[in-house]
Amino acid sequence: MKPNTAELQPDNQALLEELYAEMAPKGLLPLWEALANLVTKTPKTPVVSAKWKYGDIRTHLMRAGELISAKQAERRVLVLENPGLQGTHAITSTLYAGLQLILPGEVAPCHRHAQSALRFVMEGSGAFTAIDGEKAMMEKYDLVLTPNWQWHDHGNTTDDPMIWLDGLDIPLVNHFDTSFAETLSGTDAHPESMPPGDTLSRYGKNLRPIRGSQSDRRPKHMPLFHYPYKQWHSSLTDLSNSEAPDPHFGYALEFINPSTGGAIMPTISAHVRLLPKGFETAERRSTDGSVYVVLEGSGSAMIGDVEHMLEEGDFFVVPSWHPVQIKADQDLTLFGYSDRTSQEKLNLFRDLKS
Ligand code: 1HN
Repeated sequence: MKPNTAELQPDNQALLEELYAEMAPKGLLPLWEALANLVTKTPKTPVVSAKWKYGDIRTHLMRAGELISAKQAERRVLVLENPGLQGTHAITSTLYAGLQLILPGEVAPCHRHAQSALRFVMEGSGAFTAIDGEKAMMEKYDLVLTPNWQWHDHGNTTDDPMIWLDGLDIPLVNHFDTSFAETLSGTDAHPESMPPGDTLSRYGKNLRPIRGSQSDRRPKHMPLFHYPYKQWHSSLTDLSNSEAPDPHFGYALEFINPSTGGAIMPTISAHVRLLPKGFETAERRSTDGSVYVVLEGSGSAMIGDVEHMLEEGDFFVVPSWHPVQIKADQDLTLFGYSDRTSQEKLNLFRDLKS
């Protein structure tokens, strides 16, 4: 698309350069010098297919735990920054990832913000996230949401540390210049509004309180916030016992928002998948940059021309439009989240299967 400036008279080239120099201070640029880079034929991304190991991150996180309290830090989190996005605190162009530690007896004070967040528990049992004053008691590999602008605090009244993955849409929200946040004044923890598990009973079993009744207390657009491991794991296991794996996905189940049947939150999609021992996915690429956690098993992932060995506790990134093939040496269970639902809403999402 770039015009062939070599055909120009040398005089004109020099005069063009002069024109550019005159215009630049006025905020004026020639499109023809940039067009091919602005409108690429296929996605171009600075994101690279990095990998982190849980044990390694955990060592640093526990050390941070000795040096700063959850309250002092507001959130004691180590951020997984993509090496291709240095200085951004981002793991993909639109998403953020961090590992958060809550030690026994600690509280992470109540706040709310325009960013949507998911938590995926890596370690611990029985610490909580409270949403609008209702605790979700968290177990290993549970998914817990804090949908945007809902109050949330965390606490750990158990004897063991709890560590979870935080996945947020921070880069996307900042791209739109739409960040708002506030803290709940006067208290660290939101006053308890409902007993733990209330929302799961009311909204998490293909039921909801009848519209117009006072029992219908959660926000209509986003009522559910807890997706226990016990539930998703048994569904995934049942699925894997009932049919052959999909060639590109293996066995995969998406977490949904029951009020829309769509993705869990407006900006973030999340799913779990199981690749049975010996299975290798066919190559696929998609425009949604994705973050994965290896929950069980081992194998390898070919992402573009980089191969990553995978074992339990590995975090890895699949950048937009990089061909991916994943192989399971042992039954391989993954959790993944991406900006797919954002892209679909903007009519931008594409995938290509071979
Ligand atoms: C946040 O609210 C939490 O609530 C964790 O646990 C990480 C990173 C950036 C902005 C808000 C939390 C966060 C965050």
